[in-house]
Amino acid sequence: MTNNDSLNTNSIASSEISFEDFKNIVIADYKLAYESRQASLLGRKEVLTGKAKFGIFGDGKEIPQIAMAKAFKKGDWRSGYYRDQTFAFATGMITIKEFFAQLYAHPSIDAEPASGGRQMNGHFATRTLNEDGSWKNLTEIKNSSADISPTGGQMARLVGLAYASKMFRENKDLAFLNQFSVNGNEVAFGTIGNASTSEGVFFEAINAAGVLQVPMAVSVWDDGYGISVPAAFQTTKEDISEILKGFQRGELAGYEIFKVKGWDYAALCEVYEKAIKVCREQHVPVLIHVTELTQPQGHSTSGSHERYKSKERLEWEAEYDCIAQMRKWMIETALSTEQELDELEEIARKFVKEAQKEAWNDFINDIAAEKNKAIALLQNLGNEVSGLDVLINSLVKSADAQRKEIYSAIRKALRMAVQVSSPAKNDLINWYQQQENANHTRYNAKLFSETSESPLLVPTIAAQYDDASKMVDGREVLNACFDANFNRDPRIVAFGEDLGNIGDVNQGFAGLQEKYGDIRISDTGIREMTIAGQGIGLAMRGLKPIAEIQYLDYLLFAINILSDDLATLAYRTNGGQKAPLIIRTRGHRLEGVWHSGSPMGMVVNTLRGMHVCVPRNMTQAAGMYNTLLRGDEPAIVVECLNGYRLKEKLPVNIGEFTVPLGKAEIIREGSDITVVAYGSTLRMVEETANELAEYGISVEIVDPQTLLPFDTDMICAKSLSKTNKLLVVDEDVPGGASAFILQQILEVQKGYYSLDAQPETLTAKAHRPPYGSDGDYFTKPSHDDIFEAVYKIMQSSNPAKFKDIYR
Ligand SMILES: Cc1ncc(C[n+]2csc(CCOP(=O)(O)OP(=O)(O)O)c2C)c(N)n1
Ligand SMILES: [Mg+2]
Repeated sequence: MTNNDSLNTNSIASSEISFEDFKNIVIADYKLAYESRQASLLGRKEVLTGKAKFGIFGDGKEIPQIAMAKAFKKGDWRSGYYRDQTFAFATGMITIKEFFAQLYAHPSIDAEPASGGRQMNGHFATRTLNEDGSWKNLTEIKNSSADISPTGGQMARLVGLAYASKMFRENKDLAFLNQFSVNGNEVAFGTIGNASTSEGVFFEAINAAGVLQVPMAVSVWDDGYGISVPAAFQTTKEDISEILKGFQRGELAGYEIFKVKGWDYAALCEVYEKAIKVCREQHVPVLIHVTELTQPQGHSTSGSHERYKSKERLEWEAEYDCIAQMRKWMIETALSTEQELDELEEIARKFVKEAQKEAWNDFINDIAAEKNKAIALLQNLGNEVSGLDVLINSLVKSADAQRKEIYSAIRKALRMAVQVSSPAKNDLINWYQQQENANHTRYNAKLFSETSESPLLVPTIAAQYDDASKMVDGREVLNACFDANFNRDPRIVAFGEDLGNIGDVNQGFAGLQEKYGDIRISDTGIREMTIAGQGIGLAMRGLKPIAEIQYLDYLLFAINILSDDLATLAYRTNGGQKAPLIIRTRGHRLEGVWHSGSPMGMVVNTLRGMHVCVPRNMTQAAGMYNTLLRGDEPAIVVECLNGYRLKEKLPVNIGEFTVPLGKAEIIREGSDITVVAYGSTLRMVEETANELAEYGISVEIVDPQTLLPFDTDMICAKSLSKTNKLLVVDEDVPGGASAFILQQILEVQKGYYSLDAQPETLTAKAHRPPYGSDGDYFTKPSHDDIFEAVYKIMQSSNPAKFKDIYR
């Protein structure tokens, strides 16, 4: 049997249970720990014999995880890392069979629910969504947010998962969200390796949760190493709880900090019970430093720890192996006997072996049907193509062939048959093309969650104006938009540096904290990674956060979290989880090296899996927020930093009109040349087009409005078919986002076919913009630059008419 029920651990509320019950719980815990160890040992063998590619296991960390699982309740959350298999088994988050299915990369959600074969083993996740993308009742589930491999990266999201409990407890208007929380009683459990506490994001998260006072329980699994590098090179005083002592609460709010030996089962159970009680009931963050852990098989299947651990250390590790210590303790305290445990271990070994075999057979049988079909089709073709038999035989002989071998053989056969035309060949091609869909679903689908709530499906509603519509500052347009949305949907929250009290540095949120309360609209510390993580965690728990990064240039401080965690979430869980977080920021053009950058190439390259909105003014921005806030996918909106004080007409349906994503707009019609630009540069391009008209050049201007998705109706290519000339203008570095735009227009939209002059880009310089008006002029595309760039393209096609300006 490999279902979850056989694995779960029970809590020991020692005063309420008999000795017999207590004994049975301890024995069951030991059995589970032992099974987990067997899974690690067998898992490593599976890699070393070539059945799996890579393995990383939780051996040496079993006992504290069993103790932690006892304190973990339905509705709680985990944000952890790759060592947590025993915890995952003990909470029923994964079965041992599923653990092996992940090791083999079985691309099936049924076989491997954490990621459908996408993530390396030890990367845990429970499914928070039903198949149709709707939320499950998360209060009935022991939840794990989806792991990522970058060490420490789980800490940012952990802050948000814990912060959600605070929101649910303090904001009574959220009571209707009873599938997400019961009065904010949920604890967010974090786990992290000792060495990974050296990461900046760890310290940022610890401080943030201390400030916020949220129910976050961080366990540090301390085995004294990070791969080969010992604690002396990782941590001041080699002791994370020692150096975090200043966070201990006293008269002032802070943390409860615990330190406990990782091989001491009884002490661990006691510490976890105590720590989690404080955390859950009082919403006080806790840190549990679990020391003296071991790593019996070394870090991963990629190396051997004998290379860097001393003989003495290895001997100590053998003796203080947490399972060995628990066994010893059980015998010494007469909870069990050698014989009883020997028998139990034998049963556990068989159970794990059985689960592994089942997982492998399921994995390989799924492929076998495809392999057999492929062989049959290839054999039909074999008569017509000489030399195919060698290819076929090698596939036949490959007992454990995976898809790469099968499809590579087919593609090679089709190359060899390039001169043949026959029904057998057609059959092979048809079947291969059919399989491409299935393989796309297996390996490439779900970059977005693609539910019925996708922002791409939000109906388009035009902005409306009446005679009374006023011209207001751009910031007031946004302010009215946020006001309307906060009024409409209590799930919406916003936070960031200076966003609460003063309503952000450009006053888009002015007055709204007073109106909606400081639990919904709040200031944060200066901590971009955990601002992003705060948003991710809230969004995973059913809220609709807008997390503000004060300036686009400071997005670099959050880009790791957004790229590794938020942008990959739907993909890495194969549609199992979603986090509809909106990142709000502003940039492109202001002053100086760090307030006028426009690193949009970085954004489009690192944030695939998010929608990237680049509104040209605040009305378009408001329409995009209206769309995104009605959708359920993550996005970033980059407002134009120099547009808050420009006058715009306030739509009467400010909270209702929507700007569709991926829909480019022609903002000026023309016939000679197409200029594609976005954000702040558009205004300059428009002005320049007026001057160009005086020279007889008719410019068509296209605003893609969103870079991801990019112009899904191919407006750019259609424009090119009219003008046959293309200039892309932006303020990123050369080859930044403008290269992406060119690739989209020339390759995806096949705009290449319409061109009769070389396509050009006009961008900022390769360095960052210097301070001052002259710095801006000589760095960013200016009115003059735009004029000359357009003129030059026109000149190349008609030099007689367009004389050289500089001659
Ligand atoms: C950001 C990042 N840097 C480096 C790595 C490579 N790496 C993977 S695990 C690891 C050591 C982690 O040690 P520790 O946090 O103590 O966890 P342990 O494996 O010892 O349980 C390193 C350096 C990574 N995955 N992510
Ligand atoms: Mg370690």
